Amino acid sequence: MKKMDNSVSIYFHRDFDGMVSAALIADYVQKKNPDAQLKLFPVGHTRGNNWMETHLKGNTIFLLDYPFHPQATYWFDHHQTGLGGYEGPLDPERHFFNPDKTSCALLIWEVLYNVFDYRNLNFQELVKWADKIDSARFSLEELIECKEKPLQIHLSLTVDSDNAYLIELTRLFLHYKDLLFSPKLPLPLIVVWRLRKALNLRQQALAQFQQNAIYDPQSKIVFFTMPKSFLTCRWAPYYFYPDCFYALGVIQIKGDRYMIILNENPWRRTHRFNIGQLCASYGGGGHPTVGGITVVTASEAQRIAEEILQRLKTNLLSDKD
Ligand SMILES: [Mn+2]
Repeated sequence: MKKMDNSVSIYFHRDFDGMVSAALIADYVQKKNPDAQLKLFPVGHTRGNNWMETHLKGNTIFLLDYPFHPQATYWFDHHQTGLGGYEGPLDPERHFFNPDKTSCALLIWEVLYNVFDYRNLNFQELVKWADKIDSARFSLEELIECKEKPLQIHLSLTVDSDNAYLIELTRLFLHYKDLLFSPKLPLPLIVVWRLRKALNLRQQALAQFQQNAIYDPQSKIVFFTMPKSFLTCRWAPYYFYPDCFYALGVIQIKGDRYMIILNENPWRRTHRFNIGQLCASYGGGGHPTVGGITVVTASEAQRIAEEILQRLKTNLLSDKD
């Protein structure tokens, strides 16, 4: 990489893949420039609409696992909706956009090796897990039991995951690398107490989901409205309705924010819709099989969810195969 000075900012998507991506880049930056002052900025999709106009801080700016921004010196993303509304040119030396990649961490892992001639093998497990988590390649048992440390960290993100927690976790990834998952090292307390809380919440959320969810066996869609605690058991629709094709939910994520989520059943893929594109048409985003839209009122969330439900039903029922 050519352009790099002492003040380096890393903006990264506030999820497991984003944090591993940030740790990989931070490790490379530190190798290249040991004097670099690293600043970490987690970013979430609730920033949404005016992202392109948001001012980013720093001289050398890395933007990871998040939509394009003109100020970013280097940009890595694998979301098919990653370009947002941007139609300008991409610079192949600074912009690494590949929607075929199952995670941003894997994209960075490969680009660092192929383009920048750098690889730190101590991150192998972290990258493997980021890829597995981002592409949701688990069994239901793995998710329910939640025995693997990376899955425990992932679950801990559903409780009090403020920016301070995400930054601290990213620093732990950077410092301990794959050792963080070693059986010899206990998980840090900041993870453990969130995990305990998340496991409790999960019990309640499962009971609530069973009460709230509605299943339409004809179109094979599960529809539900749930509080934020649903994020502790995102697999509930497929656990209670293993035959379903789609799960569509309205989640109240904060007092004034609602998220419409639409997922294809990961264990019964049909690929009949491009969910990311469907969500993008409402101002959201995602991948072909998972997507979300964030809105600020309950009524708007219900309206969009019902419209999507109708669109899905019409398409699924007219498509007899
Ligand atoms: Mn990702």
